[in-house]
Amino acid sequence: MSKKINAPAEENPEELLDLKLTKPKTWAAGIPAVTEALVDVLKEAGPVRGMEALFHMNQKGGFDCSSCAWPDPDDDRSPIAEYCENGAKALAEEATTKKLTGEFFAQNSVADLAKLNDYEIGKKGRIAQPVYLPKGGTHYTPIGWDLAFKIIADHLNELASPNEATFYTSGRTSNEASFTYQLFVREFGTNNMPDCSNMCHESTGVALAESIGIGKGTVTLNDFYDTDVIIIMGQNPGTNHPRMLTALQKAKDNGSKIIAINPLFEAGLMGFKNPQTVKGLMGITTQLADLYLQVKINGDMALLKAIEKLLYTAELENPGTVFDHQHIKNNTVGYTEFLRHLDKYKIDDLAVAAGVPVRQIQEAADMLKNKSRIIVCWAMGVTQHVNGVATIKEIVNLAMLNGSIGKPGAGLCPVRGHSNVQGNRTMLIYDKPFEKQLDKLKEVYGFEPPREHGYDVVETINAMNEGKLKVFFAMGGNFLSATPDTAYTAEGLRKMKLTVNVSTKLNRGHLVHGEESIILPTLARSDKDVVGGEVQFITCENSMGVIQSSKGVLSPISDNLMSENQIVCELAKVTLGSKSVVNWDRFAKSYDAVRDDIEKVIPGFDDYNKRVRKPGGFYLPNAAREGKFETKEFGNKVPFTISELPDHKLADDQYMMCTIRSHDQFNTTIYGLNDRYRGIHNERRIIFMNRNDIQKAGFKEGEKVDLFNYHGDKERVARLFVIIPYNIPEGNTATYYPETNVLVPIDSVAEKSNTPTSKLVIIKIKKYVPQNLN
Ligand SMILES: Nc1nc2c(c(=O)[nH]1)N[C@H]1C(S)=C(S)[C@@H](COP(=O)(O)OP(=O)(O)OC[C@H]3O[C@@H](n4cnc5c(=O)[nH]c(N)nc54)[C@H](O)[C@@H]3O)O[C@H]1N2
Ligand SMILES: Nc1nc2c(c(=O)[nH]1)N[C@H]1C(S)=C(S)[C@@H](COP(=O)(O)OP(=O)(O)OC[C@H]3O[C@@H](n4cnc5c(=O)[nH]c(N)nc54)[C@H](O)[C@@H]3O)O[C@H]1N2
Ligand SMILES: [Mo]
Repeated sequence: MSKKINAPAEENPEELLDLKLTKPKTWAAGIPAVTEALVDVLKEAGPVRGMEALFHMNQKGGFDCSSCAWPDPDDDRSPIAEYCENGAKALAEEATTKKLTGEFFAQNSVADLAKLNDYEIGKKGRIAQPVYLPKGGTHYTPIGWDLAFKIIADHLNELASPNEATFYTSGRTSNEASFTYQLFVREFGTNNMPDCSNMCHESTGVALAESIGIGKGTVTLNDFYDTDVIIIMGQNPGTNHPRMLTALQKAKDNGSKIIAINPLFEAGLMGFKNPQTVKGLMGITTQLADLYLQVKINGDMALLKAIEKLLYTAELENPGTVFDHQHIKNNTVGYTEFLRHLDKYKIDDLAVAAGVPVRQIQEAADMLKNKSRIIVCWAMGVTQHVNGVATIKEIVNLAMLNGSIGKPGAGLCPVRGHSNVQGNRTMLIYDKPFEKQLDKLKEVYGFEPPREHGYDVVETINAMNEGKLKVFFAMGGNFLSATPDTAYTAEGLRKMKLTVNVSTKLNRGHLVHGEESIILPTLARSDKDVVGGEVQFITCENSMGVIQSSKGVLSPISDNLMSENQIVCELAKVTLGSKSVVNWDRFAKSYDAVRDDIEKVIPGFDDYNKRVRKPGGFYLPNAAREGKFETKEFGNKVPFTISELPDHKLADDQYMMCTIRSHDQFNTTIYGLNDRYRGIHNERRIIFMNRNDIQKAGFKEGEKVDLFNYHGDKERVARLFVIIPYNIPEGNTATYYPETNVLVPIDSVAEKSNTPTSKLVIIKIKKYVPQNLN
């Protein structure tokens, strides 16, 4: 029997906005990017504050942009503008002068605020003081820091076991705050540390750790500047990593080719008008992708195998010229079995499964054939699938055949999301810590850390619903809206005795809460963090393993904010009291002291305080980058992995749906209602469909529809979307995250990484039926 669950009312709007369509773009950035960036910053922060901040963003000695994790150039940074449109929008969000005072919360009940859409909620301003929602309360009210900490500590100390609390982390938290946070959580006694990485590049971490011995990418930015071919799979850099386009342009200028693999023709993969060059400002476009493979959703495994098979055929024709036999012999195991496995497939079948004509796959193989310096980049289009881990291992197979790893101009480049998500994990924010990491904590601090693995994101949501958790604590993020199965997650959160969010801005996650709820306002990356009269700096790790300092420049909008590190230290003191063996005051007073301890606990941070003060920071060690593989179980070699093709059988009325980001959002923060490159303006509740599918199903362009998912025994529904005909493979659709997270089933996850399959949700599309919500 199907059990119907209702989404929170706010997920079911009754009206649409005023949608306008334009032709999708074939290039990214240019003048519109410059104007958009400035307009947003000036509107939110004003000219003086806005320009002050923009001037320091991503500059050596300035602050690290809190948007994506793309690295800063080691050398030639633009002296005035080392940022992109979306970095500027991220800055506008946090540098805004609007603030939420006690008066705001007195005037707006939680129920009133929940009626706003995510865009409206975000635009309200920065949270200016701690607020508390008592049991049965209707409004958040201001509360002192001491009392807030006491309420949280009392709840934590009343639990039957520390494992009844869970501690989420989003990816902006600095290395210093991450380190003290995990230390507190482990001294308190649990490994329940879900993080945004569980929904993001977890598949990458698992796949790479198992195959090349380190869960991180192997390239540096300089590798992009002198390479033969760059493959970009399941990533939309024009929107999500715009500064990557500058690196791609440089690569192209130096003779490299680009292959894009994506079900959608993304503007930022096709062309780039670099706004920092005269050419770009004059409107001259650099063509990016030389070959665009419009793969079907999740056709990547078949496509990779097809490319490998054609390379193998070429190798058989001209032995010793295509594959790097020396590298294969020295560094891999399982080569013969792998080739035997490829023999199993017919190229035509693989092409059909990929949705790409053989002719184009041959073109890709020809581009790769005589090259040994290939960089493969990927992001969510690869990781958020049931077989995400397997597909990434297939990317490793390809790199191994060509010997494209461990040398300049070649390697693996998972492009991370949040600006310090990679650093969070390095700092031990992990629900499955390794024994040797825990041993080290014990050796340095003398307490016995919990050994049992904790809950990741999906396990946390299930445990909440099963009554196994009572306290939910979030260091940033928007757990409600970012996670799958929104209605089910909401039910879980509402079962908590206490929910706590350390946040900069208000979001929907604060409005769906436990019996009691607290919001602790914190400093953002661009804010000055003054401790003991001195402006402090924090440190972050970017997508390429560079540790850099970041120092805020703006006066905080309220003097009632605390830094994340101080919040952790105070909470630890109040919660653990005299039981604690850690000197929290020392950490609260000095980030240098935190860094000294990181150096003692985490490998690669020798001389941390000294090296991080050098302009540009330092690289963490990465053996795979040097061509050394720390895979003991395979004799320090990289295994060729054999994976099967996924088997997708859809009924006539079923479609695959991927959930993607628009150009005007940062995850659940909605900067604006446009998706300019895809030609969408002033609406987010849209579904991109192939014209043939629209016709076959008897729908019309612009028709209003409801979307359903029937995974397991539940009906999940997202109401009121508009059909937009789009160049997308038949049977495939795309919608924006987080509006359709309500359709992502909690129990549809990637094998091994447990990442929700946000890029493949099976849906049915039906005519819109207005609901009488009253
Ligand atoms: N401005 C801005 N910057 C951001 C973010 C943001 O929201 N806004 N988010 C940050 C975060 S946390 C992350 S993780 C990254 C995300 O960066 P991306 O991974 O680039 O983001 P997504 O929009 O999820 O889309 C991924 C791409 O995958 C494609 N795709 C979907 N399904 C498939 C598939 O089956 N196969 C292939 N080959 N492609 C597929 C989509 O068409 C889309 O182009 O960006 C980071 N940077
Ligand atoms: N359907 C679907 N779901 C997805 C994805 C998808 O592609 N499709 N992508 C997934 C991915 S890749 C990720 S990373 C997650 C993102 O999940 P999260 O990281 O949980 O979500 P964000 O929207 O980035 O969090 C935004 C909130 O963080 C707070 N914040 C901002 N800056 C700071 C700060 O400096 N400190 C603190 N303490 N708080 C701050 C603000 O209150 C803001 O409202 O979502 C995942 N969910
Ligand atoms: Mo992410």
